[in-house]
Amino acid sequence: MRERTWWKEAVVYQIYPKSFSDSDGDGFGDLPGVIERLDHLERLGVDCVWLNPVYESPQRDNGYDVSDYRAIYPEFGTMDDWDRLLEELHERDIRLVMDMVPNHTSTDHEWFQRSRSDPDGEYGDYYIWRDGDTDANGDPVPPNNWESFFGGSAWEYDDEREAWYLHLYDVSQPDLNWRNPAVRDAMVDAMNWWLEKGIDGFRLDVVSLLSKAEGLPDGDPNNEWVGSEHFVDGPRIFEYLDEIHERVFAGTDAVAIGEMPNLDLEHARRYTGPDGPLDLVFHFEHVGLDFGERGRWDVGEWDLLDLKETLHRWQDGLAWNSLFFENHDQPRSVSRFGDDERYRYESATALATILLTLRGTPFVYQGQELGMTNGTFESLDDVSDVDTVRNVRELIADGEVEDYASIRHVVEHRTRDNARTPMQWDDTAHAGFTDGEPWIPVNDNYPEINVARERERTPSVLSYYESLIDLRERTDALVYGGYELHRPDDEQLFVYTRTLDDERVVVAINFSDREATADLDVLDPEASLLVSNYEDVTATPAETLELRPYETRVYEQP
Ligand code: TEU
Repeated sequence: MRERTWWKEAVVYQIYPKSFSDSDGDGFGDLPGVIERLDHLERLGVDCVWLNPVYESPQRDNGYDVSDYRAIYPEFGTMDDWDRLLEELHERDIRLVMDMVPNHTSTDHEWFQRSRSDPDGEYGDYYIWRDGDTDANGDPVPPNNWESFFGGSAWEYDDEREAWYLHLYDVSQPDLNWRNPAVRDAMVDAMNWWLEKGIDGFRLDVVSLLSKAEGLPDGDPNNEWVGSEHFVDGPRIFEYLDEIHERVFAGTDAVAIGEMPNLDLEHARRYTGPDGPLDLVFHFEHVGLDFGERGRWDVGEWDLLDLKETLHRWQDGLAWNSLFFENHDQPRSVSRFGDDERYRYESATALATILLTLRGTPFVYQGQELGMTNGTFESLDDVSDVDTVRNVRELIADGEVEDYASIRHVVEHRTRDNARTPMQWDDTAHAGFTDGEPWIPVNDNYPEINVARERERTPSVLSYYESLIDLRERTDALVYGGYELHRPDDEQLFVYTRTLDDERVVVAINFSDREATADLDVLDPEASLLVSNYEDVTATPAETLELRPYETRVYEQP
């Protein structure tokens, strides 16, 4: 636990390059655009960048459909631009983590093209092909009932090979066959190729899905993701991950971060334990709290007790967590967990406090440091995200919802486009993201919420992020300290301590839109205030704390 490593001390900033900054006016963010904005990252004080996929790709799933793992998608720039980005980041002492997609490629990838045209050739067994049956009419039926995460069957019939291929995501993202040692070699080689270029690690996309159950049996049709019990944490997953660890990460200080849909605590412990193959894992329990009866495409009720219970269980149960409220797949956290109308500043900073003072490595998603909010999507035509479009179309086709109007509130709450509207830099056209026409419209509120404006105003979400990142950097207890939760049943307050030797920090947050009062026995009367999101707070605490809506206090105990 006390073992010191750079990725425990780092605050990671996630860049979704397509929506970050466009340098050439084509409306599509690019690598030179990222380079132009590095001062923002330096000032924010982050230590590492996780860059979403920038590889050659037809962009059906915005780069998670890779057609060449060793080339840069031209709209993002060139390999020289990428080299320059790495150099400029390292000059600023900011590390770079690339996003690797080992579970599937694009159908445009040469491996797939050759696999489809030559079943007996070198690439014939690179993907998961099955013959399948025919129905009474002689039409082909899929080999099993597994579903794609994006809706519909997980199988697609390929006329050329006259067989079905598995795709757990889009039809253009065929799953690789990890049973084939040549596939494992190819992926290991691609990863080592990037490591040799000097990067600092990988975020591994849906890496817990690599192993599919023997015989590909039908899944329980009542499961939200039909088939998932046969491919989440599958039978050979530890073997594959151990191999990746051995051949790629062992003996380096590169970080291995596994993205793992449907991850439970028990598996997380095994993946990241002393003999585990990974350093960090992403689980999605806390961002599933607002699912409704129909799952992800429904909005349900959640409250602070749920959020505290979930975060606490993971804090308590896992030696080292990945901490996040946002990423490119999630809606904006201030809209989802906070109050983006009355208390945007207060609730965005309350979330920042949780993110940056719990135990684990914090991940800040671009725009989160400004308190960027969810967007408006009047019709399905305004939505770009393949996940939303496919799932919503399917719900309408199946008669589960009548039309877009009746599911619009869910889409606006949930769609991944919320995270993908362009980064808001200033109040000029298109928020300073591009001189051209952005590939996805900028959020209407950009004149009010943008980097330039955040720098002028006091207080601001941005300056709060800066001060908390700085505080975390200076305070060992916030990184390596133990964690203890207080008042677990309090419906308004989230209170915990972080302790390392005799350094003790108390975090008290009123995570509600009402005033809260409390006598906190954990708080010493001599404690001194380190940070608050309200301005007129006394240096030492009163006997009874009176906390205003979403007020945060971070104290150091004497
Ligand atoms: O996402 C995988 C994925 O299914 C989850 O992140 C999901 O959103 C989560 O379980 C919350 O419900 C990854 C990428 O992040 C995403 O952008 C890609 O579309 C997907 O894999 C396919 O590569």
